[in-house]
Amino acid sequence: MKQLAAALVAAQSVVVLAHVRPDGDAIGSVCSASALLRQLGKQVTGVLKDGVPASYAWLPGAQEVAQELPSSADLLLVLDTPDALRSGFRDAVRAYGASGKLGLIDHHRSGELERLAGPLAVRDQTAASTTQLVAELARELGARITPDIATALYLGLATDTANFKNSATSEASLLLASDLVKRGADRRKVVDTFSTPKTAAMLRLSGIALSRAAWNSELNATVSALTLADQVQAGHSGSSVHGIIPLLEEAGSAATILLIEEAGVVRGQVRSNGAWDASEFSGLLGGGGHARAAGFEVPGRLVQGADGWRVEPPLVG
Ligand SMILES: [Mn+2]
Repeated sequence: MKQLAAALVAAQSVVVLAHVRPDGDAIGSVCSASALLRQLGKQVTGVLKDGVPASYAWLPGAQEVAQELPSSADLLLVLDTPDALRSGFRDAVRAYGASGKLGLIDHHRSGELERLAGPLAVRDQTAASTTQLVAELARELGARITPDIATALYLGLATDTANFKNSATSEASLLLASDLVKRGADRRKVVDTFSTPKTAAMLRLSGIALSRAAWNSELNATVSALTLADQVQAGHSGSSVHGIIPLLEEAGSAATILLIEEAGVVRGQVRSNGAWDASEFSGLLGGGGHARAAGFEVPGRLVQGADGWRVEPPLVG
């Protein structure tokens, strides 16, 4: 952390970047780290390739997040992903790495970015969220945690612990949460974001997923699937599918897998109750994540067979 902090202090301009399809930890990390570095007088560009989803637009700093990288910067700080590809700017990130201008703060498994960032990589898999590590960076930099920064840090912590319910919840994460609330974190706003009422389309889609839920004895998992046709039928368009897998997890299986068909690809959301390694399973399919929550994406389309769902290669022609 010391070396990364020193490199950030030495830099004039810094780009702060997290992963595509950003969740609360990615958004909270970018907004908090950007604000901390601005406090130090740095010229900072926060970037999320996919932008900030509307449900997080209230977060202080969210409006300033760009979707493109500026032409150059003294340092690129990547947050919350081990892979250059998942940042959405693979080639640019690799170029920063090649010239020694790449920093990393992450709580996932080791990956390409840790190697590329070298001494400027901070990776701690015991951290509940990347924002927990950004809070450590704030301490190292001697930066002040304002109420706005506290809210962004709290958002990441609450997201990755499923609001302090899952196994990532630790004494350290609860202590940090308490400290952030003391510093003015808007806990209510964060909680409201998680409990945003579902649209009618999402309720219909949830119904389809629940009706499809089937036990797969080979995988020891509850499996369900949503095709493109299902999403059209439910009137669900565009945005990603959130909040359905927790409903399937209610079945109490060792593992839960939800397959979601998108144009040309099938995404898998994978959850485990602890007896099963979701990240290892997803890794077999080129994805990754954590032991309890992971995901993957494979090219193809969803086809229902007699013995369940499978992914077929995309149709040619
Ligand atoms: Mn995270």
